[in-house]
Amino acid sequence: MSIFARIAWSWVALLAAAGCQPTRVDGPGSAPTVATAPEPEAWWHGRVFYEVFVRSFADSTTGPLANDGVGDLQGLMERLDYLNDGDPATSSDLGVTGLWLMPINPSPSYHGYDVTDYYDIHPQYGTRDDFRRFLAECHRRGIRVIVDLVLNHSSSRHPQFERALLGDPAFRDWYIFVPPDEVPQVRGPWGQPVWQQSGGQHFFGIFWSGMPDLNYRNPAVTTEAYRIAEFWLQEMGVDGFRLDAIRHLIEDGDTMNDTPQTVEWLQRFRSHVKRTRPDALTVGEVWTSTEIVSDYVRADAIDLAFEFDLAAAILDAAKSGTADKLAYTVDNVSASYPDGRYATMITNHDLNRVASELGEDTARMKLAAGMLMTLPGVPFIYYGEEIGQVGAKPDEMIRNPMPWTGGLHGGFTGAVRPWEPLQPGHERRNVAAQDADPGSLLSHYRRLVRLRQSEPALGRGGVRSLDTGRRDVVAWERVEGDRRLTVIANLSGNEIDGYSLPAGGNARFLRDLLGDVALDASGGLTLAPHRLYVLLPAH
Ligand SMILES: [Ca+2]
Ligand SMILES: [Ca+2]
Ligand SMILES: [Ca+2]
Repeated sequence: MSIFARIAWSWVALLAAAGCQPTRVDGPGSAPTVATAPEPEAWWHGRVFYEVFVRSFADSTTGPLANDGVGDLQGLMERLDYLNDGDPATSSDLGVTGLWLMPINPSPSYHGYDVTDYYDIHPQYGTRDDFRRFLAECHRRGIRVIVDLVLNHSSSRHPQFERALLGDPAFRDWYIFVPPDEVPQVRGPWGQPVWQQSGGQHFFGIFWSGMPDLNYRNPAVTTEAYRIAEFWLQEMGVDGFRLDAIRHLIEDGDTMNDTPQTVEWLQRFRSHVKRTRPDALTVGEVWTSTEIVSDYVRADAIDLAFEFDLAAAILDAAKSGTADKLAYTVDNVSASYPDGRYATMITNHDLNRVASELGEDTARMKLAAGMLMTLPGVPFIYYGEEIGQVGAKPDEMIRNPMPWTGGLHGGFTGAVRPWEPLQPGHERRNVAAQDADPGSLLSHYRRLVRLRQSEPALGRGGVRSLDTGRRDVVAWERVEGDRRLTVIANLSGNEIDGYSLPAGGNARFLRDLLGDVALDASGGLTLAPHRLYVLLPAH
């Protein structure tokens, strides 16, 4: 590194260390604009979340649920040091500061998205006291926790549905029944049957017969949803909710998606959540295109929404090696949502794992992770993604146990067998194998998570994509106050020599923050294959 670069970098580092908070910049504007009245920053902006499937994360080694082949809350607690050890000075942990737990309520299914008791913990995962201990331990480490809330439907084995089936007037209208001779002939959004049958009775269930839709036209059901939210926020102390399948909440005739009634219901629900706890977060799963998803955020129906188009575009760029789709999507997404209010990911528990989508190519996985962590929004890492866990549908195969070591069952459990076998190759693809290797995917994720959470321009800044003059190079600028970073990624498998952005000279770049190296870009940048750079310009 040159002396000059060292001095300039030290100056910036000093500013950051002094806690200087640059003024907020909103939107994709070509020039940074200073917001007139900066709003109080929501706690989730600038954080990195991690999505956990408790059943598959870690089986406990002590306590009543130890070594039974099923992951549980105690097991998750035993592995918290891996996620965040609570000490900002150490970098041997992943460093995430948010967790999303997939459903932890009692449920007859392995995944838990059909709930039989909204006020309790799945007995295989622990007790309510276990959850409170877990939450206290997370909060002590600076980790906030949100839980899945499945409002669209309950389990068909929920006692209230069983009573509704029996004709109990107290619960009959909690669900949507029709007489046998009035069953609509309509099918659902994916062409699936939505009118289900049990014991000669016909009811609406958009996903399947085991998940009867709740009837939110009945005020009693809304009151119950409010009570459930209050319970988790007040009695249990969670920091918010991931709201499952909310675009299907309220049907209107044959329309089963995105009805005005659904948006209005969510606006009232969010208001109730904020009355209960003003800083609670709601992240919505509205699985459709940006144009529709962003309506929910603009209407303040939810705080954040998962961005599925952007996830697909990141994956497409890493897979195809071309920037066309991603460059457009970055600008479209950032222009569509207010204040960066969207949640980002590469994949989640409903999608093929990124390692399998990218042919287990570590360089491409690092590239995809780099894009996720340098774009705006609130990023979510799906458990195992950081070590290149493989998996393609059916769903069970993208939700396998986490491989911690090269030992029996990947160190996931001390049981004779885990609830589901580990993915093949776990003997070499596991946490222990990557832990001490600075070139591993895991080490790359650790660097990215740290960089994002220490750089306000990455965590909170505005974005605009840059013309790169090449289809195999994508670039964007992140701006927060006077902090300005340029991200350039070579999507191809070839080295690109003497590269310059068409709009600007390379001489202004001093350092690659990700590689932590000084640059001499006067003769153009050398872009290594499948490599992403976070470039700090000279001022
Ligand atoms: Ca267990
Ligand atoms: Ca640490
Ligand atoms: Ca519904």
